[in-house]
Formats: sequence, C-alpha cells, structure tokens
Amino acid sequence: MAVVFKKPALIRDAPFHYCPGCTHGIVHRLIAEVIEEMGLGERAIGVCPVGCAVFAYKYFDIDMYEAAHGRAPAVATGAKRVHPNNLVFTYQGDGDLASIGTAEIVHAAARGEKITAIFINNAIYGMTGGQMAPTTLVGQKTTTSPYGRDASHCGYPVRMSEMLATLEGAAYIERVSLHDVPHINKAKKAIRKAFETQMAGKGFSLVELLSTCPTNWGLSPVEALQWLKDNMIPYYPLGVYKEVQ
Ligand SMILES: Cc1ncc(C[n+]2csc(CCOP(=O)(O)OP(=O)(O)O)c2C)c(N)n1
Repeated sequence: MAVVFKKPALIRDAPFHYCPGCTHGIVHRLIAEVIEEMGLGERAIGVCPVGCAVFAYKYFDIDMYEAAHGRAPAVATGAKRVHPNNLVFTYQGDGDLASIGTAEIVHAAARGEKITAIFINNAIYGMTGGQMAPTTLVGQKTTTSPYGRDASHCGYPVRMSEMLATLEGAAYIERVSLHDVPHINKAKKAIRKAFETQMAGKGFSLVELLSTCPTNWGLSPVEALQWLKDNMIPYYPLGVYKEVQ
C-alpha cells in the first residue's frame, strides 16, 4: 500500500497528552519537519517551557532541556553560547513568555542571542486551568475574568511580536496562525525562516503562532479555530515584523 501519511522522523512514538483540538501537536510536527528537512536532527537543542508543553521533551527525538517557567531564553542562551554551531530553540506559551518570562525574552532579543523562540499564543494559561494571561483579549472570559477581561483594571493585551521587533538584536520576527491548512503551511515556512536566520548568525528570531485552547475557551475544536480567526487575528495581525537581510 502507498504511504499517504507518516509521522516526522524526529517525533517519537509516545502518544501526545494534549486535549482534542489543541494546536500544540501541530506545532510540534512543524518543528520536527523543518529540523529534518534542514538536516539538523543531530544538532538541534530544544528548551521546553512550563505549561501544557512541559512534556515536549518526551515527543521530540532531539536533545531537549526543561527550563523553569519563563526561563527558557536564559537556558537557550547558555546552550547556544556553548554550542554555537547547533540549532537552539525555545518553545514557550504566552503565560511563560509574555508574563513571568518577559524579562528573559526581552533581554535575549536585545542581546541578539542567536536563538529562536517558538511562541505559542493561545490567549490563556492552559495548563493551570484557564486563567487570564497578558495576551487575553479585552472582554475574553477566563477563570480569573469570568465577566470578560476589563481593561480598566486588567490593562490591555501585550503584542509581543511588535514589541520585540523594535529591538536592535532581533533579526526575524513573524506572527502566523494555525486556524486552517494554508495558514499552517505558512507557519511552517516562518519556522524555517527563523531557523535559517539563526543558523546564518544574524541574531534573535521568534515565530508567534496564534493557537487554540478549546478546553479552557469552552469551545469545540472547530469553534475554537473560528474564534481564533474572528477574534485573535484582528488584535494580533499576521505578518513579518522584522527581517534583517
Ligand atoms: C514560577 C512559577 N509560577 C507559576 C507557575 C504555575 N504555572 C504553571 S504553567 C502556567 C501557565 C502556563 O500557561 P502558558 O505559558 O500560556 O502555556 P499553556 O499551558 O497555555 O500552553 C503557570 C502560571 C509555575 N509552574 N512556576
């Protein structure tokens, strides 16, 4: 029989623990495909977050570290400086990267660390039960904003890609979405571009992937994709925010 589908070689056989409709698994696959296509499987080092992707090290057949919540860019900095010829990337949620880890990501970008951050923005703290994140939209209901995020006392969601793109050390910053197949294909290209930027020694790179959390959004997987498209993209416009030639 003809093979029409197979797992990327760099994804292990361990079954994913993610909820139905969660997009973490899609991003794992894209990363594994890009690393394989670039022939970097033996030289790739990933740094896992704390959050729903805390077990990512069980799924990738590459070297992986586990970092404390938000500290992945600091760990990746060390790994890359010791192994400058390796591909080093962090994998971080929005609670991890845009809240407790804001200092680490800002300064890694400002220093122009030659690492790549894969930033999963699902507008919520997934693992801990759906609390409001810095990226939660105004009006969005979460377990800690049951009447919807109120900007008068919770402030406004942070646009990390735009903010980081202002920093001199940032070489490639793009925001993509995972709500349908054409956009997933674009997301893969963005990850490749970010990894190529790193391997060319140009500086810090980041891909922000607008993602779903059907469980904590209280939606079906299909409704969640639509919600992402209708609500997240208008506030978080897609596109390349920084590209150093
Ligand atoms: C120092 C510290 N503070 C808080 C926590 C609790 N905590 C674990 S995961 C998490 C948020 C995860 O959200 P996010 O980074 O958006 O990832 P997701 O689970 O949505 O993929 C928090 C606050 C922790 N583990 N360590």
